[in-house]
Amino acid sequence: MPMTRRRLLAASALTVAGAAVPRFAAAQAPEGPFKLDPLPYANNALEPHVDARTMELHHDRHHASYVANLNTALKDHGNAAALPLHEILAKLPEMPDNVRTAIRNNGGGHANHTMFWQVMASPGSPPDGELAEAIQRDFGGIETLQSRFNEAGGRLFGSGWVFVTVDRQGKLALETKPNQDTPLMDAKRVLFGNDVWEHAYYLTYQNRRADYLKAWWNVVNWPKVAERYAAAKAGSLTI
Ligand code: MN3
Repeated sequence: MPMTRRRLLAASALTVAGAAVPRFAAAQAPEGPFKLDPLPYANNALEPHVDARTMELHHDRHHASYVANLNTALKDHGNAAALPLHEILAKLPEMPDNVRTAIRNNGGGHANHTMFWQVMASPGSPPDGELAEAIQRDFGGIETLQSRFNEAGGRLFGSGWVFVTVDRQGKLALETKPNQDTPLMDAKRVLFGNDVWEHAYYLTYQNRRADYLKAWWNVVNWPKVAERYAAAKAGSLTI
């Protein structure tokens, strides 16, 4: 049956209204002070270990919503909004009561994912130099670090993160946090970390978190982690 003019008009009105929804929603969230940087590589750069669709959804939807919600939480709190993110997170107890939880969840989410995209890359070389020595000294070697890290990630109930923290002397330690919490909330520094929320792995690994944790080591960007290690010792590592 040919479409009547009335139906056509109704269909185009629907399309226009449908298309307008995301733009309207985006216009509701303030544009700053925090921004979502693009991924530093293509969505498929980490395949087959992390699939392209997961990267697209994880960055463009999940991380984007943390940024939008953080900006919304801070919109009436100019003094807090003027601080760098690591200071906001270290000063959570001083944040306004009515937005503290939103800042914790979404500021933590923004910091964690900003770090996460950086410390991954297409498979490359293993750690070397000073970083490899620190891993040997503090964990007894890369294999021990990996098995302890994977065990910690497997033990974490529900959603959260596994981190390796680094202090100003370059000492490394393993830490897990629930939800979007981060060692930045304890004024510590994160060398690298892995996201064990199901959204990070479900499309490829479903319930097999252990397989994801094991495969993830293939995409750790060790040269970037070494840069972060040097920055931590120099006192210039923030997120
Ligand atoms: Mn995530």
